[in-house]
Amino acid sequence: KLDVFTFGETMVLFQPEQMLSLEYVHQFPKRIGGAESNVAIGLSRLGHSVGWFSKLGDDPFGRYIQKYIRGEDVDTSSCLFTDKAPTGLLFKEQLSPDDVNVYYYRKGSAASLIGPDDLNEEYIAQAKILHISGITPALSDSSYQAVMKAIEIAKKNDMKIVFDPNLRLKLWSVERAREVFIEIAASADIILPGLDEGQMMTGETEVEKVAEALMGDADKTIIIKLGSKGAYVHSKNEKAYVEGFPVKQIVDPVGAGDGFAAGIISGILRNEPLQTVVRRANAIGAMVVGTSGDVEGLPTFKAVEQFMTPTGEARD
Ligand code: KDG
Repeated sequence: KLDVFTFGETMVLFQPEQMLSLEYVHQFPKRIGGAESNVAIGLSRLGHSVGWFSKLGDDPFGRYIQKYIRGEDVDTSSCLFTDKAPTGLLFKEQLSPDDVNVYYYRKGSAASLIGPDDLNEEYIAQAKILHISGITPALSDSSYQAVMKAIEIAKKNDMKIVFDPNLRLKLWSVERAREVFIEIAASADIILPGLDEGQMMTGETEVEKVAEALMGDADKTIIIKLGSKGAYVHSKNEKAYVEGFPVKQIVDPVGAGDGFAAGIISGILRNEPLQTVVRRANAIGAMVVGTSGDVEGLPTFKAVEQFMTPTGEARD
């Protein structure tokens, strides 16, 4: 039995320890990066059971990714390996604490071959929540079709759908992204855009107007991420700004949104009040920003509770 199902591309991430142009870097420690597996690992650390699916290259990198994610207690048993394409790669270049560039080597990768027929309905339907990231439909036409099929499966099986737009303009045009985001958002129960993504989807500029437009006439929860300012939550019964947590030092901002999504999904699974849910998600985002790497800063439930309690006393 799963709490959450998510799927997408995870790449081997080469992230140098120095803040330097990649032109001059000689050593590249090997890690992993992928928005959906970041969320899966975040949820697993918070105590939930998660299934992550991808198509991996039948190569050392593909096997490394599966082992890494499985080592975080995420169920990877539905993953497929292919010898038709290699595992995708990603290089991260950090020039200053908040100036990070990514270089993708993922076009035509194994994960871009994901298609609707690769999804196992019986497996997915075990979960209560489907997490969709806007990166997966950007990989290829077949992975877009797979996202639409996953949504269909979720609807049929009464699963909640959480949508994080994760706009990546290196993967597709803003026009196509907008079209697809609007289509996915229409089926989602909970939408987690950054303010810029919400603005792009709605054409509105003000936070509250963006949330209203995303909600339309439907009964949805919209949570707009506002960086260090926290988040704005908008549902039928609740409209509120939830303050963020101060970050002592920005070390690596990549992955904060995924930690935030894991926090939101975890709180929903725990049936907590919305503002409590958002507060913890903000805390996780701040913890991730303070640590190098996409997943290294993702906390256990106890660690995030400790982080949020000024006395340092954790609740069990
Ligand atoms: O959210 C973090 C991701 O952007 C990073 O892990 C790499 O999945 C990735 C992507 O496609 O950009």
